[in-house]
This record gives sequence, structure tokens and C-alpha cells, in this order.
Amino acid sequence: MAHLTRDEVTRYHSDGWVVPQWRLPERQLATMREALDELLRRNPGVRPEKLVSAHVERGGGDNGEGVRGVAAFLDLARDPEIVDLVADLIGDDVILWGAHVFCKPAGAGYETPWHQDGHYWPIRPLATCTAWLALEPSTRANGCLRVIPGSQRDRVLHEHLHEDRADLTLQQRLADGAFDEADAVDIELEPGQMSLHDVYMIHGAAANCSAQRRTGIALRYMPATSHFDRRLKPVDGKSGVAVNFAQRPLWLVKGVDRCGLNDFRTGHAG
Ligand SMILES: O=C(O)CCC(=O)C(=O)O
Repeated sequence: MAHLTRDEVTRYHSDGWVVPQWRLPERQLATMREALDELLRRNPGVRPEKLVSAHVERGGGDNGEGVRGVAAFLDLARDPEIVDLVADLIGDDVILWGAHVFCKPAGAGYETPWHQDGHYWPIRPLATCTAWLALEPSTRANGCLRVIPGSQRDRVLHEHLHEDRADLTLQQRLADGAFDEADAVDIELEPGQMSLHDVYMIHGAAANCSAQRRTGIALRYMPATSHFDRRLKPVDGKSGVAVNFAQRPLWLVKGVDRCGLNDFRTGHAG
């Protein structure tokens, strides 16, 4: 079993994010690099920053969200070590509800505007821990994740404005006044390292203008005390990411469905 240190747990709850000592073993990293190649091959018409539900493979067809997924991403998301690390933060009942590959091509990778994730997610009470695993070096130069430490503490979703620009991973940006960019911390990661971040934490990433591609897999886990309510729609449907929460499959990856309302049948083949 993998566990976070007590200090890592404390830092997550205080700052809203942490990079644990844990790393994905080299053999699994190689598997995931091949899976990424396959994902990109299967989705020539999808912007590589917008590979939503990359873990949902439907017999070679579209996964219901415009992407042809690859099963290796589901294997990764169900990896008992990763799930145990997340459980140290959100409790022993854990639901996997998403996996988004953010692959930013060299020289032309889209910016991720400053935002809070929870703004358009149908989870009540709102709760999620994202494990963002680097498949390639993620540096200040190629647009690593940037965070505002402590911005999750008041558990408030700030106002987001729609931004009508195609060259963004997400067409929503936090309105001015919610935070001070001078407080930003760059999360630089080596391949196989991951950061864990809280749903309320303010984060973003610069465009990738460098010669080095930057790929991270964002694995989304919620505590099974919350309800993934498929009836709720993304804000105005204008996030710029083509999600279909009504058909999104859920997996109980640890423990039991404490909430009792979660539906683990919808969206699963067969
Ligand atoms: O990788 C990125 O650029 C954005 C990732 C992100 O916003 C997230 O994982 O919530």
C-alpha cells in the first residue's frame, strides 16, 4: 500500500495541493507513453488539450464525449497505489469520475486560464481531488500547472467569465479580484511525478511556446459521500470542453457508496 506522509497530508489541507514523494514506476510510465501515442493516433481531429474521458474506451468508437479512449488510462486511474494516496486525502470511499489528458504540443499548446474546477462539475456536496500525473517534463518553460496556495481554504467558488477564444483549454477565466497572481507557484514535475489538488484551489497554466511537448493526465476522484448528479448541467454549457456528464461512467475504486445515490451503471458498455 502507498501512503502520503503526515507532512504531505498537512500541506495538502493547508495549501490545497501537494507533490508527494511517490512516483509512477518506470515500466508503467513506458506503458502510459505508448497509451498516449495511441490516444493521439485515435483522435487526429481532437485538440490534444481536450482529450476528455481518455479512460473510456468504447470498442474503438467515440466515448460519448467526442474522444476515442484507451483502456490503459482506466488501468492507471484504478491503480491501487494512486487510489490509496488519494484516499489519504478524501477518505476511504473513493469514486473515479474523470480522466482528462492535457497534452500541449510544442510551440502551440493552449493556455489554461486561471480557474477553479468545481465551477462546472455536477458533484454535490462539491468535492474532488485531482491527481495530475506528468508523462513528460512539465516546467515553467512549457506551461506547467500553476497554483495559488491556500486559495481553497474558504471553500468558495468565485465568479468566472466566459472567454470567447479558441486557443484556450477552457473558455472560462476567473474574474479579477479573486486572487493575486504574484502568489502563484509553478508546479514543475518530472515524468512519473504527480501533484494532487483540491477542487476549490485556483490554478491555471501558461501556453506552451517551448520546443518541448507537455502532457499531464488529470485523474478525478470524489469521496463517495458526495453525489455525482447527472441532472446538473455545466454552467451555460459554455466551458469550451465538450463534456457529457449525463452519460459519464463512474467507478467505485475503493470502499462503498456512502452517499447511496451514485449510479455505477450509466455509461458503462453492456
Ligand atoms: O494541465 C492543464 O493545463 C490544466 C489542468 C487542469 O486545469 C486540471 O487538471 O484541473
